[in-house]
Amino acid sequence: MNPRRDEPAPLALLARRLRDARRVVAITGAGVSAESGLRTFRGATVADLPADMQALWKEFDPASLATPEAFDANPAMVTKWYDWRRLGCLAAEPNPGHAALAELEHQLHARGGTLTLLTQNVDRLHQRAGSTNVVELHGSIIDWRCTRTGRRVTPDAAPMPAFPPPSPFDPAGLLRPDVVWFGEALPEDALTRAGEAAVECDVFLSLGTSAVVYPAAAFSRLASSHGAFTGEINLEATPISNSVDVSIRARTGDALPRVVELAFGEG
Ligand code: BJW
Repeated sequence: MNPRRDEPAPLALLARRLRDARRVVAITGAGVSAESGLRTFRGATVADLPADMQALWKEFDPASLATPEAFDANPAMVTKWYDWRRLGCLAAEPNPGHAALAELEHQLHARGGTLTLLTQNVDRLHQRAGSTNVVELHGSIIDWRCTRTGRRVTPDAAPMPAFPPPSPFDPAGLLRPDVVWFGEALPEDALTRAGEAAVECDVFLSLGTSAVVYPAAAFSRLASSHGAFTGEINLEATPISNSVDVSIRARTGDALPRVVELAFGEG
């Protein structure tokens, strides 16, 4: 498809780079799921929360609950908060941004290329949209694990029966979400795959992430230092906006379908 006369040049530039690329890596953050109704971590408001969660959001910011220390201090409160979020993720639907990334993977694959999708999101919406090559950097809220044995379980789509939930695997254990909290190591396999993909790619995209949480925030510069063309789509400027080759201020649910259409659409 030819760019429209009024097509913003950065979108057309990004589309051209994607069309010419063989290996593409995208890293996604909470902004990509915002259009599915899931709140982001930074800059969130409390207006539409259920009454029993209002106090939690007023008293704590999400990042301060995402720590082992918070869980140790008050496992009932932290697991209740995570269970509420788990049910929200299960009820949410993938949006056009998720769908465009699944389509991008399909188009690249059909041409002998690859898309490696590094996600900081724990909601599994990429997989539900059809993406198959997804690296979960911060784990998943859909699965929970035993604090004593590490064994994983996928709880039903109903509220947990008790908070904190007892482990079904060990009478002395609790269940916690299988996510990565501040101060915890990212899964080794995910970190290795992400690093290798960033070093080897032709194009690296940062999508809907504030790019402040490490090590995830380092991959764009790593890719750039190995010769990749780098792009960003975000509603706001981020710490990497000035170092990427093209930075686009837009909703990912609007810009990604357009970029994929420009790159691979007929016409
Ligand atoms: C839209 C939009 C739309 C909205 N369209 N855009 C180096 C330097 C400094 C610090 C560190 C460092 N290395 C490590 C650290 C410490 C720490 C860290 O990074 N701290 C910084 C905050 C200062 N990192 C860690 O602790 C990590 N672990 C680690 O490094 O371990 C080392 C170790 C090794 C060996 C043994 C032990 C330890 C772990 C980080 C884990 C992060 N976990 C969380 C919670 C996950 C579980 C949960 O869901 O609750 O992950 S925190 C939270 O932030 C979550 C997110 O994945 C992550 C990133 O947030 P994200 O996705 O970018 O969202 P937001 O809300 O920040 O931004 C949304 C963006 O979207 C905004 O920019 C909007 O504008 C935009 N947007 N709508 C487009 N429609």
